[in-house]
Amino acid sequence: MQEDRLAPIPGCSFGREVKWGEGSPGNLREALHEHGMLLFRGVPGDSSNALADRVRGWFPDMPIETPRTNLPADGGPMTVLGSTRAPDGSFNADYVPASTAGAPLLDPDGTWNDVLEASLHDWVAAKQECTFMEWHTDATFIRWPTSYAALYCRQSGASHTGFSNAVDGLAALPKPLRQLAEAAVCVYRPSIIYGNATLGIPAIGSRTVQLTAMNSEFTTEVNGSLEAPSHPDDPVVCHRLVQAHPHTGARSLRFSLKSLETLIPDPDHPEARMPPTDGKRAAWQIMRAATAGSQAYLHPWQTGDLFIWDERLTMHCRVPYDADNNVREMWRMVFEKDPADLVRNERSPQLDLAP
Ligand SMILES: O=C(O)CCC(=O)C(=O)O
Ligand SMILES: [Fe+2]
Repeated sequence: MQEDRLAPIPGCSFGREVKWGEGSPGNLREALHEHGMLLFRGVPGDSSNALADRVRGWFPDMPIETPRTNLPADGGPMTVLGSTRAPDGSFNADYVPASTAGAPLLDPDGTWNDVLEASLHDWVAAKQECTFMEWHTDATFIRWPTSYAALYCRQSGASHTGFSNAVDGLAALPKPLRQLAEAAVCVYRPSIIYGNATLGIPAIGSRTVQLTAMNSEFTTEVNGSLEAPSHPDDPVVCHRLVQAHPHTGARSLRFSLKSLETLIPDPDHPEARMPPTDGKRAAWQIMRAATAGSQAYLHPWQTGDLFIWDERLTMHCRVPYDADNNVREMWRMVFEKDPADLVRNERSPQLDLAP
């Protein structure tokens, strides 16, 4: 890969734009491991299969997974997300509205404040989401989270997606938060978001549209509390909050807030969990400090933009937009898990619990 094919993304302190037009840029996976995310502009999207072939050419050792539902009409291996509608007016893509309430995504100095504390209270007491909670890395609530993902813009609907540098975010943490982050194990309970149909635990309200589109039988609930004791048969999944990149060794934050139940501050004592509200508050504080200032970037989508990111280096977030009045259509690709992530998983019962 020639470095002169990579250009800074205006307004963004990390990632690179790939100048891909003239001739093949070669295998870009190493550039992804170095820069965390790559942007391609002006990529044709008439055919989802042709788009997938182009992506395979750029990342030949990153096979694209075929999703089960919500594929584009011509069947390429991607999920349609956004605010497209069926003839009867109902949303027909994998549309999950980003919260517009409470603590915002961005705060210039990243410090903890009353708005965040109030939003944390609303979440714990009534599962009321706030915009800030949109920051995440994907699928942390499953045993083997996604390693790489991509979003392609067919129609922007005046929308953005946020990206944040998870390596610089860790480095920017004030010392006590950094010490906690480096040691902590996150306890995720998937039912907090998706419910658990077998146990009759309801999903959160914002998932209704998505789950309906996926023909799920989950019931939904808007006002539940996260303070009640959890069901003994309801599974949790544990991952280190800070992980080392399996190819470069770069240490970064890899976590999410919505399905997080609490933190284990010392992995040598997994039974000693923080009280859930304290664990969540600490995780929110880490996310707040990590997404402050130049670490975060909101990308204004244009048709033909394609972002591919490494989940181990880059956090991201949905950004609220006016879905009632704008048509947004995004195609999301997920790649098969990086075997280097799996090798590490096999060494411990849960992903990277070894330091
Ligand atoms: O809709 C967006 O902007 C982001 C969606 C997202 O979180 C993802 O594709 O993983
Ligand atoms: Fe995501």
